[in-house]
Amino acid sequence: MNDMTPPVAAREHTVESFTREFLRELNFGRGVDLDRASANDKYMALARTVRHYLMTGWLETLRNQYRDQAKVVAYLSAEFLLGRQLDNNLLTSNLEGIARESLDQLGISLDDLREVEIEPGLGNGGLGRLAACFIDSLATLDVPCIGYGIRYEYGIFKQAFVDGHQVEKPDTWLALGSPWEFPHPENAVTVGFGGHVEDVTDEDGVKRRDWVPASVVNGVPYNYMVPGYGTNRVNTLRLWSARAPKAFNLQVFNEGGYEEAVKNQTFAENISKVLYPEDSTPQGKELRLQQQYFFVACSIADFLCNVLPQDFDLHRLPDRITWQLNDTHPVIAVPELMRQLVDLRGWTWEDAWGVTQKVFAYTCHTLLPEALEVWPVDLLGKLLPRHLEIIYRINELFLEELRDTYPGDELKVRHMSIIAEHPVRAVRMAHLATVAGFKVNGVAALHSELLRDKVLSDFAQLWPEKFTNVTNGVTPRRFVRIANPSMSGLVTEAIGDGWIKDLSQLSRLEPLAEDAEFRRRFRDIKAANKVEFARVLKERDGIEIAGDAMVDAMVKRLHEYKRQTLKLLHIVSLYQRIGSGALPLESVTPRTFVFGAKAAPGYALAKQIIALINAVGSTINADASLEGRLKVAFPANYNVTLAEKLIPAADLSEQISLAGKEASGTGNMKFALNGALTIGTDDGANVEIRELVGDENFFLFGMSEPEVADLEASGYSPEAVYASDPDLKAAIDLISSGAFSGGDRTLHEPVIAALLGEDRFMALADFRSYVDAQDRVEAYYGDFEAWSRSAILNVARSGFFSSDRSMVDYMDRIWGAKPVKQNF
Ligand code: NTF
Repeated sequence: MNDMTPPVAAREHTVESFTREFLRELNFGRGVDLDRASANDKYMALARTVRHYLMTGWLETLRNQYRDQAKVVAYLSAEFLLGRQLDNNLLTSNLEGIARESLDQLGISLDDLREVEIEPGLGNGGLGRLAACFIDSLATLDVPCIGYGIRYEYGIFKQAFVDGHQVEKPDTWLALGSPWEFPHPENAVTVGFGGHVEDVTDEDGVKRRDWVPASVVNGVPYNYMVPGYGTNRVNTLRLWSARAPKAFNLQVFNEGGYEEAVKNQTFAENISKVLYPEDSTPQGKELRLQQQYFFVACSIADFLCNVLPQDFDLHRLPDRITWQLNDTHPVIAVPELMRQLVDLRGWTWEDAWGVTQKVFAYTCHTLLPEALEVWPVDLLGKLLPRHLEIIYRINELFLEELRDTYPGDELKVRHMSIIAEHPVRAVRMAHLATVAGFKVNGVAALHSELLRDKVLSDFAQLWPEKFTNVTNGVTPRRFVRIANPSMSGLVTEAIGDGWIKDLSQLSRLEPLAEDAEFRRRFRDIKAANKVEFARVLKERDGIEIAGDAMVDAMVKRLHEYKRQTLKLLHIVSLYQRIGSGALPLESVTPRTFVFGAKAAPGYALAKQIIALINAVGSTINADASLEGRLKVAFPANYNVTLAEKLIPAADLSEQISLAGKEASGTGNMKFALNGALTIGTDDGANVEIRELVGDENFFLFGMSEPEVADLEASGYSPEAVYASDPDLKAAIDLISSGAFSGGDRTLHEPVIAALLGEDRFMALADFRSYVDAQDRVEAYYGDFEAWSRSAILNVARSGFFSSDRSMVDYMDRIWGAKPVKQNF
């Protein structure tokens, strides 16, 4: 240790020292005595104490970064859906036991304090949670990484239900303070917006373009620790908060012009005010483009000016960094780097483009054409006039190259252009990313294939070597070790704890699937997790469910392509068949159908689907004739914290998107790793899950992607399917009859009309196959030994879905970055 070591020695891991630190934080940090401390005081003091213990590793990591000048991965993402921090930081600092004992001695329950933390919901769903898993894995693998994003003042909206309808409320996650962040206003970066571009000639007679922004905004960095597990490395997540450079105009204020005086401040601070609650279908909103440019410009300036040494020769940039673009949201980074090099540093276009093309790699996360971001040039030009010029120039040179390669094929040139002409002139961000990036990857094998063969096929023909796949993964620390402590204990007892850092070791559990005693213990743990989940639902939502029913879970954003309606039709059909006597109640396995889903506030049909799920739920839950065998539980505001309770309790994981629409899915991986069996289509990462766990441990149903394409081509008629399947017809008719809406036949009409009209995602076409698969589920679940065997095999064979593995793949296939071990 040297004299730069922080006051608390990181290696001093004793209950006594922990207690000392905790009380010191309470007294000196919070200014309260233990007797008078609120739960929040205690949580804050605990968080501060834990972060002290991580500090040595953080400082050392930063010091080494300057010293080693190793290649860094900069993960640029508009979303990081972190989840609660305390548990993870207790785990990585190896303090859980000590903290618990210390707090016990003080008469405080660690578990109570855990509940105080409000999770930072700085993401919409899979894409944001993936970013959080990736930075966790990179730290654990000792890879230098900086996560760059936005510190939204309000994260993803808090969902409430009023009469079954979604109502959005602001997510005030910062209201009680945020102990994990380190603001550095002194390192603020200035970002311009609007204005115009002019020609200038500098002293050496060199002409260049000069952007004169109309307004500027400061980006204040907030640093968060990203501790690795089982290593001293603590990487950094840097989230930017927007501030006005000049707080307000005092003169105007003193004259009583209060609103006028703070106008600038409002403009600036709105930029990081709120996370856009969009998922898969981004809307062309000016503020969203401002957000994108804001965080990207801050991050690039930060890396070039603060992270790199002052004398660094930027021609060597590709040796020091890869900017990984998490979807198209940060793609405006491409013209920004060009501007930094050409306009601000006087580089030639060719030199700047040469470097730019070696530092960006692009991950695409979607297959829905409407989710590929497009910015109208009017908007882009108004907000970022110089960037638009640069994009035009990039496109001009690209089109020249295309015309050389494909002489006379103007149709191809038009298809591939970065600029779309219809319906309005607009920049196709995915094309820009593909042209500029040195690699483009999809997020599961099937998705990457479809990207290559369909969505970006022209580009893949031109540059086959650019395209690659990296299948998503999830962090085993949060989603197994922390979320499912009992199962983790059982696994560790059986195979040691090496799996936490090397998830492929789970395969050593395979033989234990044949061990009756192991199966019994595994089952007991699942049963206990269900009881705990039931307790949480009761306490959190006032929802009562049986502690021992099958837990059948569908949790993900509400989107037509994900087909929550298909799940709903199955439930309604069961209810209808029981009601009509076609299905004897005694033959039905007691089941709780759990839904968790937020709808984008502007997505009317998704909201109507939520209302219908709730309506069906209330009717079924209130129907005494079912004797409680079927229950629908739809807790509002599904989030990472609830996921950590639900997933370990689940028996059945619903992954039922229309084949060819879900890029990957990551919930599917979390469920399999916690011993749920999947009922799913051949879509996204389900394909790989099924291949690995085996057909006999997976309930496959529905059309394959080529079958979907064929049906589309030959003409799909949902009406015809409806007419030909009596169960389906009866289920739909029951909804239409007003059975779930107090006799009102119009209330759920839009959902039914969407299904019977276009049924864009072919829920009806897959209904029969889905219901048959559910019958197989019922039968198999009855054989609890067989089911437990399959559940254990799901765990044993899912080690591939660790985000650690994803990171190794990114390193090998894309980044060329290497782990740098910390020796101290
Ligand atoms: C999502 N994409 C996909 O819909 C999921 O299938 C995938 O698992 C996650 O990304 C993570 O890769 C999006 O949210 C977006 F924004 F790209 F549409």
